[in-house]
Amino acid sequence: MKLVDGRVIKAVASKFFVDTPEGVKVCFARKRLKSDGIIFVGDFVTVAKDRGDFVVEEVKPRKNQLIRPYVSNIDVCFIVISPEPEPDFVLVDKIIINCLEQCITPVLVKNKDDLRQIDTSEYDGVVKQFICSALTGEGVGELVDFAKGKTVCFAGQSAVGKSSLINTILDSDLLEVGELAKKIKRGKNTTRKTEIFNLNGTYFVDTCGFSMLETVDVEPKDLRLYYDDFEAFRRECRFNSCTHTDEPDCAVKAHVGKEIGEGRYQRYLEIYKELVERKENKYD
Ligand SMILES: Nc1nc2c(ncn2[C@@H]2O[C@H](COP(=O)(O)OP(=O)(O)O)[C@@H](O)[C@H]2O)c(=O)[nH]1
Ligand SMILES: [Mg+2]
Ligand SMILES: [Zn+2]
Repeated sequence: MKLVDGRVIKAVASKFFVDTPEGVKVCFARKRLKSDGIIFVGDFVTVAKDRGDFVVEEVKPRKNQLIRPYVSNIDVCFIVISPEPEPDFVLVDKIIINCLEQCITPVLVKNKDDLRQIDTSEYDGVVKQFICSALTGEGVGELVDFAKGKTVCFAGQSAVGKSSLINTILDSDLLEVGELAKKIKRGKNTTRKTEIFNLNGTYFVDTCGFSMLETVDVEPKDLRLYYDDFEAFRRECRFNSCTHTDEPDCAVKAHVGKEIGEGRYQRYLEIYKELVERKENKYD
């Protein structure tokens, strides 16, 4: 029995498409691996040729994993925003928090630059930023250079241009691009397959909203740990355990409107409050 290493790039029904040095093999899974959710798109696996069939023999340990859709081993998340629809920066901040928790590098991608520029100076020093247009191709080369050799997922609101960007990068029309209104009309029942696209060893994954990346689930008191820009001032706070909300002599608060953006801080408070409320409801 011959074994070969590969990566799952697509799952359709009970078949897995595995990218191997010998080409893409359509594989079944060993029975013990079959139970739902055990094999993720993005998994590094070992494939065996068993008589005529290719079989996924083993799944290697994952660096990280996301659910809905099930994707694993992501290095970078391109958080895409655009002037239209207007950016939802609370969502951006939540995705950043989840990326940091999953050891994914968050990057802010400002798409549709052909329409209007977006002021994101509050994120200077927080995340790397790119400006681009899927329509004109502006800045797309820089995205590809940055992504080289990595696995990148695209996240963000509907209609900001995630699928368009991947199409431009792949020079294809593999992904469906659509108007926001049409998408809402079509509803959430459309089944979507998950697929990652391999461009010379760089992998791209589209998402139609990662519920997991968009929902923050950390202890309220730990939220501050996901804000490196706040952490820089924490040692000046009166309390070591300062959450930068109601405590007296909070150095972070003192720096709001200076090094820390007013909006970024207000959104921190909003997310903090949401976490506190959710925690209270849990134990009611
Ligand atoms: N003007 C402009 N429109 C864009 C750009 N990128 C995407 N669009 C349009 O935005 C809409 C939504 O794009 P889509 O890729 O489906 O967004 P997704 O929901 O994030 O995947 C489509 O009508 C695209 O043609 C861009 O860079 N500039
Ligand atoms: Mg899309
Ligand atoms: Zn503080």
